[in-house]
Amino acid sequence: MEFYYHPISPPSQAVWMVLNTLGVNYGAKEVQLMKGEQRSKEFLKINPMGKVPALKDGEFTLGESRAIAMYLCTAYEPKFKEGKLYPRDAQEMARVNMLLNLDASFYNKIYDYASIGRMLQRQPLEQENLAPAKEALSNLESLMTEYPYFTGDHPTIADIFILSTVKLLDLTDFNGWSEYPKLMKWKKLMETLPQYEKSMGKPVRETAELLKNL
Ligand SMILES: N[C@@H](CCC(=O)N[C@@H](CS)C(=O)NCC(=O)O)C(=O)O
Repeated sequence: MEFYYHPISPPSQAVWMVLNTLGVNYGAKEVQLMKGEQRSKEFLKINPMGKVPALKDGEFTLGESRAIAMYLCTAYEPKFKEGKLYPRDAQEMARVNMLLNLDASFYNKIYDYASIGRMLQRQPLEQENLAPAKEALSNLESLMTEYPYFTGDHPTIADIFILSTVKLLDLTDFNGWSEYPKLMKWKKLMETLPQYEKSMGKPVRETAELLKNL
């Protein structure tokens, strides 16, 4: 199985963390986004959208990070494992799906503010996009229950994707976390997971370093 990614890309980091948590064997292929490799004929056969992450599993190819995560868990997570990343119970799965769908719109709102593209071009962040980003954080805060993770007492792929979304703010000087106490506590907990550092912690720190030294 080949995983096509770029370390700076939050959806790539989320899929990376899913792959590493599942413990499946894969080859990681970094796609040179700055050189436009994502638009090459070869890569477009793997993901016609020309985006990372993407996956090739035998002859099967797939784009879209959340779909990739759902596929990986459906194909490779043992059926009877406790505390699954992607639960098979219809209602638990539905809640994970709901959060993944919501996360796709929260990601866009937070990215509009914490835009890696703008930061790479040394353009200032657009302050009018801060309010919608904070609204996404408030929505996430309101989706947290008495459980430590979004859907219960163990993390799922929804937690992993939401983490990659909110970590965009670690690339900025955002310091409003205290307004979202449940989310802040959850974020700290997620950052202690065994596969976090390799798949997300280190790449985000290196991205922040790169942006600081432009
Ligand atoms: N909805 C897609 C978004 C993927 C995406 O936007 N990938 C960016 C990197 S974060 C990319 O490949 N950009 C290259 C380009 O657009 O040329 C997903 O979740 O997989």
